[in-house]
Amino acid sequence: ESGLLVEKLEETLKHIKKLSMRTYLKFLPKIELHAHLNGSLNDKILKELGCEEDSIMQYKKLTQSIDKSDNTLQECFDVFKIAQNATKTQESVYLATKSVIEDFVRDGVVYLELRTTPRSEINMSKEEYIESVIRGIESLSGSKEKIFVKLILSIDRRHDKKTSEESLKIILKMREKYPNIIKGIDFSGNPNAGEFDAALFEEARKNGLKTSIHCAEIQNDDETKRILEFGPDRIGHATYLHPLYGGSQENWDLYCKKKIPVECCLTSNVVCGTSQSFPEHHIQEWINGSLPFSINTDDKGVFSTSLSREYQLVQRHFKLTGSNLWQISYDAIDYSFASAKEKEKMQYYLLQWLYLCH
Ligand code: 6MZ
Repeated sequence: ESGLLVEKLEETLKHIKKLSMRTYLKFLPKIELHAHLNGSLNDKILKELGCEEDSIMQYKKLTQSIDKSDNTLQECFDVFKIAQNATKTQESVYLATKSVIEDFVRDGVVYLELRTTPRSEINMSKEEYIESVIRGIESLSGSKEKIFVKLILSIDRRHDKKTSEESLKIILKMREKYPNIIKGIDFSGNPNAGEFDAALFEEARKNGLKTSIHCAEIQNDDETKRILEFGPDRIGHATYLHPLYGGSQENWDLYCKKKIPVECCLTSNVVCGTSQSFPEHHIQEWINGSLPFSINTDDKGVFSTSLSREYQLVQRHFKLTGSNLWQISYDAIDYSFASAKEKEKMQYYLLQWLYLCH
């Protein structure tokens, strides 16, 4: 099997060597750790799921405005409803999941952690929602496919304590059934709503789930402190964590002690107006300080992006080399929620790729 892999790589790399950075980054095997299912749908699948042209335009409207700082976070969160309205049946959830995975494969992603908020609809329970996502994952992920896919289930910030506890129960039950796919739990949704409940995530952790928590997407030092004290496996965004970006020195000191990997999502932050511009993005503090981070899309459909484009943005704005970007992808394997054996397989694959590329 590895012989075949090497042959395939050799063939591809003969061509890549002569091509641009853009092509190199497209072919570079990449690791996506932060992608929300209903923010990642492309036009074609939205149409297939019955979305009208108007709604599709609405779904993508944030990237159309010239001055991104006019976008408000509330507007960003309103657009997710468009995709969620199109995924109200088990079949549509299954098709949406498949389509998103196929997009990532085409973009050179070899490992994907997809996240989504279990939702009940008239003809679908939360369990059935999760089952449908898993059916989509199982149809395309595994050793014979070009990608490994894991699932992180989200707790929405807007939900009350009782709803969140119910969701956790369901998530834990489903995890028993699909231990190789359901790997973690996330805390997401409009950062202006709700607050982090450490006890809930402590319960999740006690039961073996990995934790990835959206943190400091807006300025909220109190909550950021509680999240850092809890110590998740990874944090999402961390936009307002560094003191130069408005975070408190106390939180930054705590962060530097814990060095939790940050899932950076550049286009998302710039389009939502939480980061001023690409050159001013806080990722540079992680690059310059050799702190752990990964590059991600967040919502590639809503933000009209791809993982290779996010890699290009980082390369261009922070003057990194192709090898630097390879290293970023390689390091992300370690921050993933894959098993030790799966991590080793991916590391081997990336090393082979590098070896053949030079
Ligand atoms: C926080 C976000 C987000 O779960 O229906 N979501 N939460 N910050 C972000 N930055 C822009 N982007 C997406 O996918 C859509 C849901 O993911 C969360 C929101 O809760 C959104 O409703 P799912 O698959």
